Amino acid sequence: MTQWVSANQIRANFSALMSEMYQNEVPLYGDLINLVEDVNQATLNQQPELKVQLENTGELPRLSQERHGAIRLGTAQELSQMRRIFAVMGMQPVGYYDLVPAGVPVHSTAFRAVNAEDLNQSPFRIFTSLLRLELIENKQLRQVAEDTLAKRQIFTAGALALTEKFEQQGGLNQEDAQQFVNEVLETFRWHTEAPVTQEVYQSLHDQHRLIADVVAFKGPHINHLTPRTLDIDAVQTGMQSRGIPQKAVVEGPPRRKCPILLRQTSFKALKEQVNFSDAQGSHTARFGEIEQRGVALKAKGRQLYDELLAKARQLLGRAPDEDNAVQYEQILAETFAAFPDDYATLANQELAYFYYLPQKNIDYAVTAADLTTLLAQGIVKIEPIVYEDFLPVSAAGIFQSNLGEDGQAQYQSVSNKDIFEKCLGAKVLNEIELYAQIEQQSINRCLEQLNQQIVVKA
Ligand code: OOG
Ligand code: NI
Repeated sequence: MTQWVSANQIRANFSALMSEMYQNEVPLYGDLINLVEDVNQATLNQQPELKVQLENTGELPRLSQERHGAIRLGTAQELSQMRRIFAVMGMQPVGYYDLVPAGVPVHSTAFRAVNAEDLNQSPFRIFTSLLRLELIENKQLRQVAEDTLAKRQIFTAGALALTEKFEQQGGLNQEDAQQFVNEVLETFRWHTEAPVTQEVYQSLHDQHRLIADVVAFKGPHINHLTPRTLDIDAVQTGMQSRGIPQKAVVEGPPRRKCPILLRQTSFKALKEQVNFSDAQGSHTARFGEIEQRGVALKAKGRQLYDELLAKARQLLGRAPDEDNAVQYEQILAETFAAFPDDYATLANQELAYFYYLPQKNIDYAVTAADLTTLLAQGIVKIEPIVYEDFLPVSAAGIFQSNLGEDGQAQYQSVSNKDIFEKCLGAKVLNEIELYAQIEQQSINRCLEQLNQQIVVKA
């Protein structure tokens, strides 16, 4: 019988290839990786307890691998084909993000592996946005955009053929899997040659920079890759001292003892030369990002997060930027003092998701109702379940800081998950349900182990 290559292996191979390509295309990204590795090493040396935590949750080996990248697509067909291709790599669409209220004319999902073991083997994921062309007010320009997109084919014939082969056979052999990753990589490559005139580029750009970034190019070039750091503030300072032009503020929650959700920053997009069909010009789109991940929040915790973030922004009075960065950081820290900052409280107040691990033998039967007591007695230990998804307000901040001053616009539109899923050709998974499942499995296993010990003793 033929041996199929595992989806995890295909994803890991693809992630490594993509990283290599991007480091060649954007050398500053290589500098960023070096900085992140230095900071992670230093942090692990300073915080041996953090090292133990990452060992317990299986995250230590995956730390130096890529975490995520992002692309922007133009049509429903591109999105549904992308979904089929990512499925070969074990990546499912998780979550729905509407960026329109934040002034960015896209809606998005994240393709990723869904269970903990698979994520630990390869955490690679792609934040995938679909342009909302219907938001271009100028009818003529919208038509130009639609026609231009209708003409392009962003996948190689080989990538599509191997995807079909995978769907028919239920897997790919070694040779096919190798060819598959090489073919798919082509879709993400940067093209210096643009298929539109400079004038068309400019009018798309005047509508919104992002529209030009999608419509004026042959394919959805990967626009950033993002390694994971254990100390994002150290990376933010480090960028400055290594001459990497960093974004003004770190998105997400403030610095804490027990990190929650996701903090992100980036270096600013580079100006690159482009050959339009009739003239030479430039385009600014590609950058490098850094993320620090913390514990996934339960609905109650997420609500508190959203409330506190909105409050901090309201207190600042306008969007955070270079001029008010220090003030924003201070306000954020003060506002988030209301969010408990120790793991036991986060668990006991049902604010966050955890793994539950038995530590000692006991000689009585226990149930889920005993967990708080078992935790207090040291019979059970908890470790955070890391947040694997994204945050719409942060994502909008990342988009904007890489789109320049004119990155924000006002749109009249309702959020439309249904339309997105129709374009995608599938439903997106609910991320909260995924974390709840992981926690529940861990609790079941923990209680089973504790109760089993009694039987053995009796
Ligand atoms: C995606 C921006 C969102 C993140 O990490 O929140 C994102 C984009 O710029 O296309 O990647
Ligand atoms: Ni990102």
